Amino acid sequence: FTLGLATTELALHAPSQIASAMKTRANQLGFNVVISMTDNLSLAACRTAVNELMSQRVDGVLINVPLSNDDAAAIARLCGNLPALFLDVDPEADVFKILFDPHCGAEQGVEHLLALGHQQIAVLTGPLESISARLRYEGWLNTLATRDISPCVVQHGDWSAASGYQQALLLLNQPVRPTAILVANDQMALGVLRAVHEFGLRVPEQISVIGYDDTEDSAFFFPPLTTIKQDFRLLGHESVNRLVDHLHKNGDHHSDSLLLPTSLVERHTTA
Ligand code: IPT
Repeated sequence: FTLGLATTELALHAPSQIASAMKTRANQLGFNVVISMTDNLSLAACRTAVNELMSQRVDGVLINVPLSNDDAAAIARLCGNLPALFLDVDPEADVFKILFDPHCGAEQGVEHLLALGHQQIAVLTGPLESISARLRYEGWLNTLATRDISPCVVQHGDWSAASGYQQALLLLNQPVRPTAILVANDQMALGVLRAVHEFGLRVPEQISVIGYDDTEDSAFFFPPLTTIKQDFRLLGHESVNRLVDHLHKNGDHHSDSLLLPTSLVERHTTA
């Protein structure tokens, strides 16, 4: 058997760690994995990647590309009888999927900052074309709203450390200085930490920073990053298991969909 992986930009830490975990699990089970990477977030790019995999006669596909509900349905139709497991869709999407609960993750980050007494909270989202970026942002706003708080500044990055750095400089130059920054992923948080440092502020004494992902290197940022963990090893393992089960069973795929929990990892960037 051969599994196909259609993935978004592998230069990003999370998708590359997810691909690695999938490859490891597939190898243990004796499967081969072929990868096709999209070069932008459009539906057309995802179609191209999936077509490329289908022309290589894969037995099932893993789709780690952010897709709206309509776009996910379109890709599921394109796959036809070929089993397809989606990893970056809305929990409500009517497709076979495995996801980390975005509401739970967003809430954990906000609750952590509120428990520390923060009121002036800035947010740095991922690219709003990405469904996961939108869901995290929405989850932050909803949780803050339960305490009648709205973010003091909002900036949008593209998941990269470079964008985290640039957007944090803009954010720190606003008239209201936040006491904490909610960042939509660890890679942007890496850039944020450098910007905060260059701005002459101390983390966490003068400003707290919390990330999202808990990628392999996050414990080695300076200071070690407090973040919301998505266990990518578990995701890779479970997604391959479930797709392979599905190949064997051909059963009702919706019963196999799975929502995984996230967890708060407290290190040294929040106080
Ligand atoms: C998501 C990561 O959290 C984020 O850091 C970024 O790398 C993004 O992927 C790229 O699409 S994880 C995904 C399974 C929702």
